[in-house]
Amino acid sequence: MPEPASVQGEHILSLWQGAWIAALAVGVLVWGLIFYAVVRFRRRSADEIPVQTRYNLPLEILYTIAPVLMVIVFFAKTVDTQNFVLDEDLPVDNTIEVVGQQWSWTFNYGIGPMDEAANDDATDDQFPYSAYVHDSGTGSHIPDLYLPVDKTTRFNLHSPDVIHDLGVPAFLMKMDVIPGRVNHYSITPTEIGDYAGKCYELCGTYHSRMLFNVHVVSQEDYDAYLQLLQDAGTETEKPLLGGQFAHTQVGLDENSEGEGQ
Ligand SMILES: [Cu+2]
Repeated sequence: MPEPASVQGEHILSLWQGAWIAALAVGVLVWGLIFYAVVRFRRRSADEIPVQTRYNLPLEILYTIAPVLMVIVFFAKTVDTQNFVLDEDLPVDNTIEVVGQQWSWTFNYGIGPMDEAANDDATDDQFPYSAYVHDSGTGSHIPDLYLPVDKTTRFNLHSPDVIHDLGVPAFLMKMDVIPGRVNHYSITPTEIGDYAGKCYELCGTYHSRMLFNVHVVSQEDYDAYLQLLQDAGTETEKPLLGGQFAHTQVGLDENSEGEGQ
């Protein structure tokens, strides 16, 4: 597993490690019992048949109850981790409207003042900021996702076409981007640095090109990046969500003049 670079990732990593340790302990016990039975109860001579014991009630109760207990523990630990990672009450510093479109990403950053009520209610047409800037990827331009370090950023996930999936391995987190509904999750990155992100749902011919670069930076560098996007003339009142507002790219953009149009 990658070194987790987010608060949420640390919880997912311990769930993963705990599950493997528990599975290995069960494995060692089961392999031990198998080898013990193979050796202890083997046929010792040609004309002697080993004891053909059946119906050992205590044993049967044990191997019915034990797996049920194991499933209960796995389930409880999973729910625990999930409740932490998808905590709806976690205060959010920042919301980014993410669009997965065939076959790239658009990241809409809020620059106007934030409306707290709209921020708490992530519906299709309610956006917490009064103005947005964006970076929109194409087949020949891999988009960048900037995040301020130690701040909690929520991704509202939009798709105008098919199911995509926004994931960053270093954060140990991903989620489907589904047309017709707005999924969301929050990430609190803990390490300044550059990371790779990609689409985790086979979404069409150029699925493999749905890459993006993640930059976890200081708040000052984050603000400077948004200023850069604004200076580049990308400011809009509403986030770009594909469809009729499309920056959606069909094909690879390889025949057009210039990049990233
Ligand atoms: Cu995709």
